[in-house]
Amino acid sequence: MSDPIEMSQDTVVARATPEGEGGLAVVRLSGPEAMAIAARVFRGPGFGGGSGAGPVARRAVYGIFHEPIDAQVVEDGALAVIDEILALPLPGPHSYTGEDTVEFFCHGGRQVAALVVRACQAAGAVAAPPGEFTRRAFLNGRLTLDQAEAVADLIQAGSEQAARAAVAQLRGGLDAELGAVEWPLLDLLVRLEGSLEFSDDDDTAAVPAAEVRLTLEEARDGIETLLALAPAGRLLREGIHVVLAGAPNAGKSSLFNRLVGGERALVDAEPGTTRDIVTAPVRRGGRLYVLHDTAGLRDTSHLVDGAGRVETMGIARTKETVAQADLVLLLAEAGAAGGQAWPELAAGEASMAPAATLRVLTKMDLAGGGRDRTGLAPAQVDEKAGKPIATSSLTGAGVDDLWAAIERQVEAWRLDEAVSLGVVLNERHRQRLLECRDELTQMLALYEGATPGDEVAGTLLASLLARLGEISGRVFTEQMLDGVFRRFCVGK
Ligand SMILES: Nc1nc2c(ncn2[C@@H]2O[C@H](COP(=O)(O)OP(=O)(O)OP(=O)(O)O)[C@@H](O)[C@H]2O)c(=O)[nH]1
Ligand SMILES: [Mg+2]
Repeated sequence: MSDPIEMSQDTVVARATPEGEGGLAVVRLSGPEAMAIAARVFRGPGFGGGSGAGPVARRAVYGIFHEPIDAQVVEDGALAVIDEILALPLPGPHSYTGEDTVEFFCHGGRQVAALVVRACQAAGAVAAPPGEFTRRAFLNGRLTLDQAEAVADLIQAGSEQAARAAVAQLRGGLDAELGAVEWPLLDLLVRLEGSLEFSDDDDTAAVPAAEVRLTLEEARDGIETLLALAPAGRLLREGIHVVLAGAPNAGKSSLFNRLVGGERALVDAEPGTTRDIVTAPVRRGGRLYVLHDTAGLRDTSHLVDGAGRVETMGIARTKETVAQADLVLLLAEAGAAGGQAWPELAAGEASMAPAATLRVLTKMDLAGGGRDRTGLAPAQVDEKAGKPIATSSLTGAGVDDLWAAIERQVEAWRLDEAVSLGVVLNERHRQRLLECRDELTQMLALYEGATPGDEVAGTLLASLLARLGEISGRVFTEQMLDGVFRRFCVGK
């Protein structure tokens, strides 16, 4: 089912704070030799050259961090001092990794922490690869795999809401929701296996088929409920991708600048100003939006002899970006003669979220004769799609309405629910859940015909539970672990 995973016996070291200038930097040392290595590079109460009583657990001590030196030189008092620092001894298992750990708090900047790391290496530690500390925490049972992923999400969170969701998952949110699905199935498996053991005994009936079906159906419903939160997970992690699309000169870049609150994209009266995608983040209401301005869409097939080559490439990029969008703003000019048609685009084909479109009228300040009060030309009226949002980037009118419409749309994706439950699903979770849902559907189909024997049901159920267990890492393989821990930075 799962390969045994070798736990490295190395003692590892890495800086846990980012490179660059700052008041403090933290270097983490973890592994079986952590205390001994620390004693070779740090002199302070309980460490190195002292009484030999050893450090007091979880009490930070002030002292001298120095190059590792042999006993002879120490006796001469010739310590090659690197910094005056605090050292925090965290004996296992009460540490992040579950191993003996020492955290060194030294002065910030580029040099000191690098020297501290190098000295630890010279004293016997090896450089920790990205995610190594969290990997050890998982292997020592300090975290489940989805909690480890939440740690990465927390570090990489791009918005307040993403950080809140990650910390809720770290505190066991997803685990609790998964447990509610897993435990009844586990209970059923135990009962099915029990009935097998006693199958020679005529008095012991197999678990009634109706009961098995009910349990399987409830598990499938629970998985469906979790899967419904998968789009929210991606939107929290990556931000909500909003793409502005429309004909050349429709006012996309002007509205983009209004929405991001700065002159990010070039604006000009000449159609075809924007060629490349211009992207900018906007944080609003604790959420992260990623806005994309695009090249104007029009038919360039009539252009010959290489004319419009760059424009055609720009349009191709626009279409790619629209296909990845969560929300597409379809723009048309209110003031355009005859009324600009809405661009026809299929949004979000490649997106995991249920993509949506909003129709936006631009340049309302120019809308005049022949239009109704909404500024719509007859060609722009589409009863089915409802009223578009009328805006003017010149005056700023309607921009707040547009944000309100965007926010209403986002609410349908249940980000708040994902945050409060602490369920931030990633693609790995989603795939496992989809597989489990399919297996449950197949099992239920078996019960449609003649009831399968308890042995068959037990085998299928065991395989299902194993798959479900991959999410929390109760069942895991080396390959899965590499996939999870590759996302981490060094020092975490
Ligand atoms: N009066 C008025 N003019 C606008 C408004 N929005 C944009 N414009 C003008 O319309 C022209 C085109 O604006 P852009 O924002 O560059 O339009 P675009 O859709 O990005 O154009 P391309 O990148 O060329 O496809 C510029 O001259 C803008 O000043 C508006 O709300 N009111
Ligand atoms: Mg533009």
